[in-house]
Amino acid sequence: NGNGVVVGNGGIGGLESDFIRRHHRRETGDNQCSSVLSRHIKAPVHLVWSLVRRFDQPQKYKPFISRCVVQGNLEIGSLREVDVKSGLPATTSTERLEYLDDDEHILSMRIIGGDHRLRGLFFSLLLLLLLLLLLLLPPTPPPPPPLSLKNYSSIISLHPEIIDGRPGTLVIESFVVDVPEGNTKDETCYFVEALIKCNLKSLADVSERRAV
Ligand code: A9S
Repeated sequence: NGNGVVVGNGGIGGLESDFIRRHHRRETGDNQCSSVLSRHIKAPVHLVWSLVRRFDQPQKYKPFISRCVVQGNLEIGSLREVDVKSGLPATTSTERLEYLDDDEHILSMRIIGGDHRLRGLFFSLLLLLLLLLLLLLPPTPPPPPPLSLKNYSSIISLHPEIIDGRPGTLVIESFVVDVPEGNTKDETCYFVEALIKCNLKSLADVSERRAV
């Protein structure tokens, strides 16, 4: 509040909202959506960070990525070519390392290209089949995934904490992305939040498995 006292805002604790204010403030345009997600991981911050910091190997914990190639050595501005597992509305993604801080445990990346459009005949047939199936089911069609993640940028920050008396990590990830033509802000946010929740769940599983 006005006196500089960190005031908790409901779901996210006071300390977390302080971290969010410090590292995850985002300017968003009218045609953009942005959100902040957090997750408590029962593993020490150095272990979680050893996975998050590997810009050249996102597949270490991101379940939708099959492989990744980085040209040259790892530094701010490095580009990575990411291959996406089949079944998603994307095949490749070109991403830029915007910021990497090994002391503060902060990484930021931006998606600058890639084939995020639906693929050719096979994918359209698959979608047609899915739509037909959905027509047979009760009418609750899922939001169509955004055809491309334009101007997507994300920041992930790790914060050491104690969970059940043992070293843990609070992970906070925020993003901003353009709302594609033909999708609503809610659909786009819903789709991207679902992906990031999967990434954070997988990061927790991999980290906690190694922490034992
Ligand atoms: O990888 C991230 O940190 C975040 C996102 C939103 C990645 C999205 C994605 O890799 C898919 C998961 C394949 C979904 C890309 C670039 C496009 C998608 O459609």
